[in-house]
Amino acid sequence: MASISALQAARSQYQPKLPKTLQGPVVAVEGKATQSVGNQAEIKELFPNTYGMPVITFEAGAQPKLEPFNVGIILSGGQAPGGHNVISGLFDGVKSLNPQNKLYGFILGPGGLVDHKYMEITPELMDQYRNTGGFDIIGSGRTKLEEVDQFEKGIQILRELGIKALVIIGGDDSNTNACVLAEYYAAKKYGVQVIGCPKTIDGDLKNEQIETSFGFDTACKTYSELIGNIQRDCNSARKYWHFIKLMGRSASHIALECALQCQPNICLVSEEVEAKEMSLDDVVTYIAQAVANRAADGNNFGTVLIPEGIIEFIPAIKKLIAQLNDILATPEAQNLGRSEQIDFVKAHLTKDNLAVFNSLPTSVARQLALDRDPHGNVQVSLIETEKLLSTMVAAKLDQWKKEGKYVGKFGTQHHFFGYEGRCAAPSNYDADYCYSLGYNASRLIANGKTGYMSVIKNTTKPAAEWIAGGVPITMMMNLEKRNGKMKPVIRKALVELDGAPFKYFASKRDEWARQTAYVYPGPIQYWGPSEVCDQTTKTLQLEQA
Ligand code: FBP
Repeated sequence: MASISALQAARSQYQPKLPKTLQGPVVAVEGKATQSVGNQAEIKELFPNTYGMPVITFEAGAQPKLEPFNVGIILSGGQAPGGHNVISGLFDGVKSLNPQNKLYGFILGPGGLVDHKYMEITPELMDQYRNTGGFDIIGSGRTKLEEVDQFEKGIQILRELGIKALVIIGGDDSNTNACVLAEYYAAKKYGVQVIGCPKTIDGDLKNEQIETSFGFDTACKTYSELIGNIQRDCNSARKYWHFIKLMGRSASHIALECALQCQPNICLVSEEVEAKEMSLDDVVTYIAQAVANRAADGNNFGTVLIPEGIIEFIPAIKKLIAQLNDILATPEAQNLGRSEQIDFVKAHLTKDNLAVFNSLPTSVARQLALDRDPHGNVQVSLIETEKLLSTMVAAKLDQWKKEGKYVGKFGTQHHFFGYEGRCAAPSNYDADYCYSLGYNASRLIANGKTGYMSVIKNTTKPAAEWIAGGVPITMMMNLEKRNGKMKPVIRKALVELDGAPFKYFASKRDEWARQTAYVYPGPIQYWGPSEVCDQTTKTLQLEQA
């Protein structure tokens, strides 16, 4: 075994908690038939074999004896704390049904299934990764599973390994893939079940059935520790404004949760920027005004939290991105080299969009025009919004200084927190939640389910009271434009402006902007009083209150 830290050694002994129902044999209780959240007729037509299935809740019951079977697992998309615990929960769940059952991991994401790269997860291997962060046990990747050829290559290896069910751990895009694969294998009667697990630090895979995606809890606590440390430094030296960009792709859940934990001077919320139709200049003016107000009190320091996706929510830029996506999806654009593509898109943009494009700094414009992930998303983590905004705020303050409207100093520091939190050792919440999700997936498999996502609910209560079950993935789907075409996708959950977390933040932010009301959350604790170790995110507490 590779050398490990004392903390990891002690942590490996932690036995994650399971809901009481999953501690013994279960029976699946079916609710009513379901519908997709949008475009019902189209989704039904696209998923005739997996549409309309009922929500499932597990209750104590008798487990029928099953023949030995094997299971495959895939980690898909961005890393999130707790992935190894989903695997250990699944491993223990599958072995508890029959010790001869085997678990195979596909290497480096969905691509491993297509390319037949896999490894058996043995008990010895599993024990090295219990309660650890990261996805390194088998690695992750972003290959999009959407072609029949990929599904057929997949079934070859699944058959070769005697795999009865495949579990895909992923976010909205990866679970969309899971659903498409489940439907294909069901239509072909291949006898392989596909189950999804809700992962992503972004927190945007949630709805009435899914309380939170795993990893959000640990990632936000990790970023909040760092933001708290910066705020202490900031309040000690009193000479810098810290511009802190936070991961989260489109949604602002991470920035909002960190604001609730740390009480910074400013936190931008992309969804509000869009709803209020704010321009880039409006956003800059809002920050500059808060800087000027604090300067008037003699406080030339502060913290600004910026969700990484904000640029996409400024209405004029959103319109520009939508047109860029359409242009880039055309066969002519796809056959061009990168520098030719820029000229091509510029030649095809409308006058208004071209004006917005030309008004952006060249590096930002290039990133908007070129960088897309395999699912067609703009790679917002590559855009240095924190620098863009601080530079524009500095220019505005200079102008106000000349006009005699501002007297102060504006020194800046920049940070981007994303990768720092995605592989952190899971909090107790994520360790328990993920283990339960994985264990629960084994029960969905044992009950013959396919096209379902593993769900654990009631998670603000003690783990024994958590409710385990499954939700049909088609229930969360609607049609959206991706890479220029309408596609079935799981609807992303953005921050709701009439939801409790945002409303609480909005009721406090003016006070936090003017005063120095910082909270310093400190590091995640694994042992100690429950109010220190087992708290869920503020977002979940407010939502479930
Ligand atoms: P998932 O949606 O796959 O969970 O990934 C989330 C995320 O961490 C985003 O917050 C971020 O924008 C993106 O991944 C970064 O992607 P990459 O790891 O490919 O740089």
